[in-house]
Amino acid sequence: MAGDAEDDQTMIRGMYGPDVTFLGVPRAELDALDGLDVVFLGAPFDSGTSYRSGARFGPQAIRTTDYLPHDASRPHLALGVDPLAELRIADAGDVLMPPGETEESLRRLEAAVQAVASAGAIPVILGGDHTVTLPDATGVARHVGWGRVSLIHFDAHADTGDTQFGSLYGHGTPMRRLIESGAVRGDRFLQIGLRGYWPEPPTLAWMAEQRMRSFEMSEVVNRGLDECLADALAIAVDECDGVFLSVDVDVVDPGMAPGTGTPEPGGLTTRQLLDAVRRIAMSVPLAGIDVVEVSPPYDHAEVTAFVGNRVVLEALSGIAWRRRRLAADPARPARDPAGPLLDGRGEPAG
Ligand SMILES: [Mn+2]
Repeated sequence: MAGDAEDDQTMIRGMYGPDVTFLGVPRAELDALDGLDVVFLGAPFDSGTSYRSGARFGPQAIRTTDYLPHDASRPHLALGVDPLAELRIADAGDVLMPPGETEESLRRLEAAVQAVASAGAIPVILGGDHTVTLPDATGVARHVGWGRVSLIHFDAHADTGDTQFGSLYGHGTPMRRLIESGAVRGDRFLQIGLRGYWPEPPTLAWMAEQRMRSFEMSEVVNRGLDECLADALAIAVDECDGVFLSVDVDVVDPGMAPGTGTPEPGGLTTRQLLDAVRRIAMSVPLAGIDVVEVSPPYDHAEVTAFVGNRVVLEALSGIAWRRRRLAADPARPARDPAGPLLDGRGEPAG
């Protein structure tokens, strides 16, 4: 393919096809993003995987996996908002990330994310393996402020390796690169759902030196996810101007999310993850989001692709709800999700 016209191209509508947008939202071009609240970018990259590949097919699976029409409308029952209609949302397609060309791929993605953030929109990046969080959070920090973005990271793995098979770039190292560069402060790095048999003690010691806050599953089980999240949310907004949310679908137990590259048994339930993502989006100013490690070739009955799609919708619904609450317009109240769904039957009949 050397010498093809696409050598100079950095965006492509569907790198592995089909040419679709997230649930039918309008198409956007990177050089015309004015007025948008949220912009999707696909990151069809899995050259950073250490075990099973296939996450390059994640973006299209997350965009398309739903049983409802792709009509750019999703009224959220609990929150009473329709994020795809209330927010100005568009999909800019995939960043062209050639397999094997890791550094060039990451450079292109970072530039695209920065373009979205600089236009005033929240970038929502659909991965791709977790390598992409390095350019994703870096691109956001270049706009929001270096060291002024905190990172809430759902994952079975810490992804803080020094190198991966001798390489600086891979899905096991992005969080270390972000802290080393200063794009994200180590003491504003919140990790939730860690478990299993990696990393080894020297890497844990490095993480402790950076003053990262990592919630292993045993702490999550012992104290409860809600309490751990409360700790994380308090840290996330301290001396930071925005929060980047990175969701590795392998944080969910592989029984509920089998389609991923490095499954680790014993994770969160899908219900826990969706509730947590919703709460985060309702509570703090999100400056960027990525959903990574959905690997359709290892999926069964689209279970994992559905999880990825719903993580995105919960985040966007929480953002729309938070904007309603801050606007405080009596005509468009922010619904209390803990209350009864329907009017008139809230109290037991006397
Ligand atoms: Mn990860």
